[in-house]
Amino acid sequence: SNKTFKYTILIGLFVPMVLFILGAYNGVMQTLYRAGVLHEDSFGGINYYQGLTMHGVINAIILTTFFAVIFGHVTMGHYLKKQPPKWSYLGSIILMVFGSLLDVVLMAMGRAQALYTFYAPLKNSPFFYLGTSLLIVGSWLAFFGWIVIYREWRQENPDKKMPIAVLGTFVNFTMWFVASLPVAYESLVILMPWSAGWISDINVPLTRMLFWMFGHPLVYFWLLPAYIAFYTVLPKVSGGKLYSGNAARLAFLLFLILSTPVGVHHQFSEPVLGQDTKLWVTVLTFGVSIPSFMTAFTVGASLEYAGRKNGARGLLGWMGRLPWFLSKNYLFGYFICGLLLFIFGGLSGIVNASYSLNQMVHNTGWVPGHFHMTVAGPVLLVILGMSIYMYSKVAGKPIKMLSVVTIVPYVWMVGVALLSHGLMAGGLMGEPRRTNLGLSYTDPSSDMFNKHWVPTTTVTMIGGILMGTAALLYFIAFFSTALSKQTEASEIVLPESEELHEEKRIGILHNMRPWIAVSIMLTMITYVPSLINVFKYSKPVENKFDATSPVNEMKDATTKNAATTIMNVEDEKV
Ligand code: HAS
Ligand code: HEM
Repeated sequence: SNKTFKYTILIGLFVPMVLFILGAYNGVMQTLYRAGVLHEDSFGGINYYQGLTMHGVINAIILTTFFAVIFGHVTMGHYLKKQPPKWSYLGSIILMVFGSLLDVVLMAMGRAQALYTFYAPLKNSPFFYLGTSLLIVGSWLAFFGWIVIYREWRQENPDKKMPIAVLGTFVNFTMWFVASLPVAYESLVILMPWSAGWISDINVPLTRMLFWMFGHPLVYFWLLPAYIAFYTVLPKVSGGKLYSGNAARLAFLLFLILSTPVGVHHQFSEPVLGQDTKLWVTVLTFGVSIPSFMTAFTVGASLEYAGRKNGARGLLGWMGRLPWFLSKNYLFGYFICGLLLFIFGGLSGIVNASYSLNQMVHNTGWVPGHFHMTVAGPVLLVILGMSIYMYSKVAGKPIKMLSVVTIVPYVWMVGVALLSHGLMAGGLMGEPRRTNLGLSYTDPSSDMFNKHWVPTTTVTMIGGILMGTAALLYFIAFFSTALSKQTEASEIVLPESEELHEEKRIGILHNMRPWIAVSIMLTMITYVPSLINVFKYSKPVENKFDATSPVNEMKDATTKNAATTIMNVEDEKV
């Protein structure tokens, strides 16, 4: 019934937010290890890689997937005025909650610490792969339910345009569905039997390739809900209209063709893949930046329109006439702070994508610097803003501590800017990612100590503490709201922006099929040669990888990072 559906939405917002407390905590701990405030292998019963795995899996896989599904439910409820069939939303939430809790328990027990990019040779408990698969299959069920109600809606409304938010959601879940096939194969057919001990040999590059075939569309699966909010909610809350609906539709459809074939850009250093494929993927990755450049333009134009409508004059006056810090329009702050961060998140992504420049930044702090301005920027800020909005509307509970809720995104933005600046500046000096620097490079008593990395890791830590503070404030407001008494009618609604121009209905922007066909073609062009190479140059072998801390092996001064040596030589010259 209506009530069960609403409870599903509330559970789907509440559960991941509780888990996010653990996710955020482990993020702050990362910055303390990096800055050498901690010189330990573990803290509070959680070891370094266990904490890093919890951080990545909870924040980037669990929280984001729940949000995409729940935002999708509310979008369908608002635009189609329908709710999905019970088997779909109930089945979906049960699988997702069960799968996530299974993963969290295993991570807490130390049975899963192979990081959120869970490819071989690192190994988790077989149940981790099961848990993650349940989470993913749960999200599919929600999608299948939306297809059912969309078909009904289409029959009842044969002449209406498909609402932009609905198109965005369908594009996103189509891409997600296609992308989860390789990871399902990797998890269920390769990794699970291997970690259960049923097979002993494993083709490591194959698991990496299958993971990234999923892993890159994954980042756009995180991003597109935020884009849906920027196109369909932001113009309304900033006091204007969406500049062009057709441009928005085109941007979503371009993601559909370009997201899946670019996963190889995470593998520029993978020896078994060919240089021709890598170059081709650089070009495609520049291509997938185009819909984001278009978004910058369309959303920027919509903001300018809003500013002018709010009374702005001159060339840049519109920027001042936007509802900054206005608690009535608190969502604006979440969106604009995300957008501002994303300018730099996007630019750093283009650096990563450039095949030759990638050699400089790969596996350094630069990479987490890049992605905290994307996934912990626009993506997370839209998750936070829209989660409290949807919770408050669906539960019929007015938001508590509204002024705190209004300030949070600005504190978070400054925090991310500092965190990412520190990581990227350090990254350009060779600071590695995924390394407990506190046991080595930022421990003055270690012979690997590198004083050049102290200022950068300190800036990272200050940023991390600010982010942690913003998260804490948000949690207090969110849970005070969620645990308060219902005082208003419960409703499934979203702020809905109008389009500025009455635009022509362009057929190709309303039909996903040709775009899916092009996507399959581009994916084949990338992945057929990649697969051939993987099987040509690598075969399943027994895994000899030893996952004990590499720091113990690196005490020998000759293995010091090359960058350290170069900088020390520079020092001597001075
Ligand atoms: Fe990325 C690595 C390339 C976007 C996430 N990326 C990662 C990893 C993650 C991630 C998690 O090519 C690490 C994975 C791991 O653990 O190893 N990325 C790109 C490119 C883009 C990009 C080209 N990434 C994202 C998004 C993510 C994300 C989005 C999450 C949501 N990324 C890479 C590459 C690597 C990589 C390589 C591998 C690196 C390595 O070596 O390991 C593009 O999609 C970016 C396009 C974006 C733009 C920005 C548009 C700006 C907008 C804001 C406008 C502002 C306005 C406000 C309107 C072109 C839309 C104005 C208002 C005023 C008041 C002024
Ligand atoms: C990794 C800090 C929030 C996603 C990291 C790292 C740091 C960090 C320092 C790098 C670890 C390393 O490679 O040495 C923080 C802090 C946060 C925060 C202080 C705020 C409380 C988030 C959010 C997301 C996120 C909101 C996503 C929604 C990730 C991911 C990794 C990561 C995916 C990579 C994990 C890996 O390498 O396996 N975080 N982060 N973080 N963070 Fe965050």
